[in-house]
Amino acid sequence: MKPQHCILQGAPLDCGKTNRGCIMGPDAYRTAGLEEALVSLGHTVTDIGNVTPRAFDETPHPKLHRLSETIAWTQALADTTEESFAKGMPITMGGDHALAAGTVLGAMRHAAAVNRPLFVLWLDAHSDFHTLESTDSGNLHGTPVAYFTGRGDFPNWPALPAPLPFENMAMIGLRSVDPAERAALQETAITRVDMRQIDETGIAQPLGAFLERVAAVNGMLHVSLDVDFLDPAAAPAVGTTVPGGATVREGHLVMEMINDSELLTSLDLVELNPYMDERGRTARLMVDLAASALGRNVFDRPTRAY
Ligand code: EXY
Ligand code: MN
Ligand code: MN
Ligand code: MN
Repeated sequence: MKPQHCILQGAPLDCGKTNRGCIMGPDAYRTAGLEEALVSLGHTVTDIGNVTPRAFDETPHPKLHRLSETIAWTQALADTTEESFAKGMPITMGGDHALAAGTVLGAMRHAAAVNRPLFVLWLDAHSDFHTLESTDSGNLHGTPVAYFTGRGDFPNWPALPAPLPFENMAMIGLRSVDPAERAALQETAITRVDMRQIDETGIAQPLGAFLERVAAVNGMLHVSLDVDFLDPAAAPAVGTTVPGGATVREGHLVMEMINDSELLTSLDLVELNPYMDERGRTARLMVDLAASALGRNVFDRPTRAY
């Protein structure tokens, strides 16, 4: 990965679900040395501090948890993420996965402005593909993909420049998909790599094929890494653990392939809940994975999109 100017933004967003603790995520990444790790790889870093949401209405919604606050975060993060592209590579320290509605919207706006297609790689146990109608939990961290792919109605949410085309999206690590999500996903061209496929044939081939498609059209690549992509034994500090996740090495393989592709244009680190960890080991693993996407390779490898 060529030297980048990384723009770190804290998004202490905790409203995407009922259990709390992601509010501490940004400072956990700072404490775990994210900036120092990137600088040690030859990048320059500006930490713009923590984003704050727009004004919002505290009136509870009968079904959807902290809806108005989540929309207010989406508005703010779309703006700060879009602005960050003008200076470098936005890296968002979450906060729960509802933040990706804003960061992907910001990336969409920039992609439209520079006339490049946007691709999204979702590293997650979950598909986060619920609409406001289909969600049972009412937790909006389970909905960002439906929002930015234009699935279902998101009244009063910021308008999309255009929905992300389903074929421009890949999900890796799936192992907890609700029936409504599964039925909807199977109707789409979203590339879906569940843990069973990874068990049988590995990550490299489907990820490589996706990266080749991004490279073929000079695409921008937004990577959204949810802590719960990883196996809870490796990464316990998250509110929605699902056993049987990716190993540390599988996580590094994904990030090292992304690094080798030179395609990364923005990154989310989401769902870290430091309250559920001892000695910050999950935060440090997420920092190590981010570093692997930005050049921490044991040996130099040629740039290639696989
Ligand atoms: N599908 C479940 C729900 O909608 O509540 C669980 C969602 C977990 C979402 C986390 C962020 O990945
Ligand atoms: Mn998620
Ligand atoms: Mn998840
Ligand atoms: Mn979660």
